[in-house]
Amino acid sequence: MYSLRMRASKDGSHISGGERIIARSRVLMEAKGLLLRAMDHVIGMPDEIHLTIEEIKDKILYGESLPISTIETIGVDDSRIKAAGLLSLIGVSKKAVESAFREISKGASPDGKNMRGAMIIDMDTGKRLEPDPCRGIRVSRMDITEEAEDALKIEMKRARAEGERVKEALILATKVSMGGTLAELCWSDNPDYTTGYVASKRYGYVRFPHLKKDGDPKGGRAFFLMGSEMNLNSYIAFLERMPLLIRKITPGSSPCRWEEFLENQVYRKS
Ligand code: WAQ
Ligand code: MG
Repeated sequence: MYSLRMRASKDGSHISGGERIIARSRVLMEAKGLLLRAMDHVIGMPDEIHLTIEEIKDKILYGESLPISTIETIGVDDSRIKAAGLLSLIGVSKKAVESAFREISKGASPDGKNMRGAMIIDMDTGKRLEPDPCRGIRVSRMDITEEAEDALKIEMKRARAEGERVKEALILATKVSMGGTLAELCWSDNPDYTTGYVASKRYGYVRFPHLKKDGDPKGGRAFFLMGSEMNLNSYIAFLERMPLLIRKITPGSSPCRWEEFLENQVYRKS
């Protein structure tokens, strides 16, 4: 099996990226696909493209996706209250939740820009733990099999979700949860894309349609951890380097009101 990773930039700023884990017979075709993606991006033509093709010599981890749910919300305040509520239910302290929303909203990098990767936040103290607060943690080396992707298309229709962005975020969130992360909070840095999510092993991948205002260019990710119980180095190594291939899609619940979602969860657990 091979890991393919592409990143494209212009004047040093990131334009697009993508990655695959595939059999040798598909390397050429998929490499072409990634290059097409790099050169056909809405933001413009990159002046630098990096394509890495690497044989995977370690073992590959196989996994099942988190289930997808979409919560019906009205506006940013409502979405944020519910997303924060879900993080509290998972056990993230109020302090840590507030710190994550504040940092992502203002641009979590020390220069006030978006980070390239994710913050790690101690779920009790709210303290940031990532070694490099500009770069953050970059989750990499993950993909989904063709069969699972077919199943995912049906799941996404049911959750009324569309596009590559959702697929990629689900793959990333699944890997993040498998690494021992208690919860993840994310919304895009794309100004037109306001849907974000809270992901966790316990509740799955839960989407909130308006985690930011339309037109807002700020976005980011926070991984909440039991800081005192984790070996940070092995945690980061897992997220950045362990190859993960998702080969099964876990069904979630249809778009629903928040109260309904919570009731379903109680029902499922009992
Ligand atoms: N690892 C860690 N953090 C990353 C990575 C990565 N590989 N890629 C991006 N980030 C961080 C970085 O701070 C970005 O600014 C931020 O996440 C947002 O990245 O409808 O599109 O690629 O279900 O803009 C979520 C909702 C969409 C999808 C997320 O993120 C849905 C999205 P973006
Ligand atoms: Mg983006």
